[in-house]
Amino acid sequence: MPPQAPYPVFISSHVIGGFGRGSAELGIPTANIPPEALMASAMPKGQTGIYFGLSKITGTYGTLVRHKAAAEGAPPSNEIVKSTKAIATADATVLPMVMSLGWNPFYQNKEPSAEIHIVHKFQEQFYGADIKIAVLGYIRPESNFVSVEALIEEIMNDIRIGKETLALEGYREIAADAFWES
Ligand code: ADP
Ligand code: RBF
Ligand code: MG
Repeated sequence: MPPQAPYPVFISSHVIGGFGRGSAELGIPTANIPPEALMASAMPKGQTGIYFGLSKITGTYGTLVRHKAAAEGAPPSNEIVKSTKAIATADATVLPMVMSLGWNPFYQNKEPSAEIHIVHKFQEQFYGADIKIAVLGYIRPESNFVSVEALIEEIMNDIRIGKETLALEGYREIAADAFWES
């Protein structure tokens, strides 16, 4: 059975800096995108939570320079410099992803974020690169956890659910959609 409406939702955006916690605290890096990119799409309005789908990184990337946050709980203002390195061919493919959209209750963020963990080992960080995503389904609402370990365990389960569903007929075909080449 193919994904049910409104999925697939196709979105093209670019990778911005976040709080810098994904890799450091969780060992699960997430490529952050401006939340506005999702609001301007066919995504269900106001539905925060965890989604799965596919993504592809393309274009050139640079280095992230982090500036101090303007206020407590606000994201640091980041700047991407020297966006001149091209993504390696091995990394510029259509890959499984899980996406968290919302307020990260575990960290009590003051602003919403949209962040994508791609199930792939990248050669390098790719701040500033172009990112295309196909959101294919909703997994669960955001929740709070007693520990970082419990959060990591839940994310591992999200990855398992996403990968299992992507292997189904009706989902597999989306990796070959013309969207990825445009
Ligand atoms: P930030 O808070 O700035 O998003 P993270 O610790 O979440 O920092 O790291 C995210 C960065 O790591 C991404 O912007 C990307 O450049 C890089 N990265 C490396 N591997 C991955 C991956 N498998 N999925 C997502 N991002 C990755
Ligand atoms: N943060 C939460 O506070 N609650 C969650 O339920 C939650 N689920 C997530 C699921 C996935 C698949 C991913 C990639 C992230 C999730 N996060 C969640 C966000 C996590 O706290 C965040 O990636 C780190 O804080 C780094 O920005
Ligand atoms: Mg991140």
